[in-house]
Amino acid sequence: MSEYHYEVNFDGLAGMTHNYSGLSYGNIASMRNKNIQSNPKEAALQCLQKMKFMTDIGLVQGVIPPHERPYLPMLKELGFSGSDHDILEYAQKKTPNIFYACCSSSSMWTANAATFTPSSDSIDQHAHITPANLSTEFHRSFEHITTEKVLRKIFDTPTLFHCHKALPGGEYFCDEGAANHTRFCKAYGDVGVNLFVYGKYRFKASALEPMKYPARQSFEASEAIVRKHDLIRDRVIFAQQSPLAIDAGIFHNDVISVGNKNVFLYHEKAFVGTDTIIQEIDEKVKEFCDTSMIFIRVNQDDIPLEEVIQTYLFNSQLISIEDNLMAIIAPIDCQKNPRVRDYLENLTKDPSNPIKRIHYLNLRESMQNGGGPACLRLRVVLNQQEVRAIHEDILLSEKLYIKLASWIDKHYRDKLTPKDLIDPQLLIESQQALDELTQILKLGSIYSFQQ
Ligand code: SUG
Repeated sequence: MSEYHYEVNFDGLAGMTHNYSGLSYGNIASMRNKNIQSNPKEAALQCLQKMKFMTDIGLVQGVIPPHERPYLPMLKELGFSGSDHDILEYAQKKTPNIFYACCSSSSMWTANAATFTPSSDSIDQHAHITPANLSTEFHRSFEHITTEKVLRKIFDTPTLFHCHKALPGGEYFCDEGAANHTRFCKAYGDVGVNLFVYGKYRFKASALEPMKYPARQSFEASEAIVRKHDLIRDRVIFAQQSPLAIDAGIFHNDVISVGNKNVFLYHEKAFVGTDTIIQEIDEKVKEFCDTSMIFIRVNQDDIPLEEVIQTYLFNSQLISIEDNLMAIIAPIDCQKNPRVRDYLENLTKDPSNPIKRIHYLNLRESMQNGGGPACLRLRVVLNQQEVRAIHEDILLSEKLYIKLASWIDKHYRDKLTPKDLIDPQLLIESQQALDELTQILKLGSIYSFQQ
């Protein structure tokens, strides 16, 4: 019998500056909700409740701490100086775009933190992890600095885990992490076929590019990840995201398709040449994974792209709860839309697929910035030896859940508008809270103010 493998979800927690300053161009929710009031406490609690829900249904769940924001090291690097208060005030007044970018709590969406591939997929039989440089959107382009530190603390066994540095920043190797990566397999520990989805080529011009919104992932970045992770090339598929979908507001592939093991739920408009991509996945999974794919295709007539974006149907988590049983963890926005709710209910009644349960979660605070259930988690497939090797204090237990709930209650504000981000007291509160959090999670020093 093969050894047991886990799919561990590492979720991010919203930070104390969680706000709506409309930073993400091409992310409809982020643009639409610019300047509304946020509730950071509710945001963090919603993240934590989701993690608790996952452990309650029997999954292993990890917690990724928020990054320090406002991020003074970046403001200083960009030439602001003086006291912390002076820096915040001056930056907000003179360059509000830079200021707000340095305040975003976007590290909560850990599907963009990194790309992870398991040891069974690499020639060197190591698990590989590369922090995403997120270089398309300035407010996310420095997340990798803290992400790398956190990942090195969690996966601190070089004989098992290869923690890479982020790809070079700039416009050529734009990498958005696991949001554009899907792995198909029979069982988690078996060899997998890895699908990498990119928005456009950066080293050559092509007519197939979005016209309105940025294509965040470059082909060259996806290809570099495949090389660095030492993946067996025959078991890799590259697919281009449909430029029309990007221009409609589908800024990551995990907003238009989701896979788990041999099941793939996707929208017909997901890729350039969707049928060809599906055929390639089908053939490769048959050839290498000793199983057949179950494809669930959603047509434009079933659910139009506009409703895909409103409800975040494809940003659901598709999880295995028993060997042959899967569940969908969907945002409540899917339940509120009659067409999507009926679609999901019919799906669970269809005997040709293993999805038999739907759970709806309220993730309103994250959703209003364009982040659904799947955005909030980084999937990591580990064998038993690897699970034992990771930093265990970040794994959610009943005890840790209680500690985190009271930590959130103590430190987070329940109202915040972008103009409040200038408040020097918020910076002090955030630093105190994060310092306490690193003690709870026993992570040591990961923030600049702890050096
Ligand atoms: O990168 N929103 C995030 C949402 C990320 C969703 N992740 C996945 N699909 N995996 C983004 O657009 C909004 C931030 C703001 O406006 O402050 C933001 O960054």
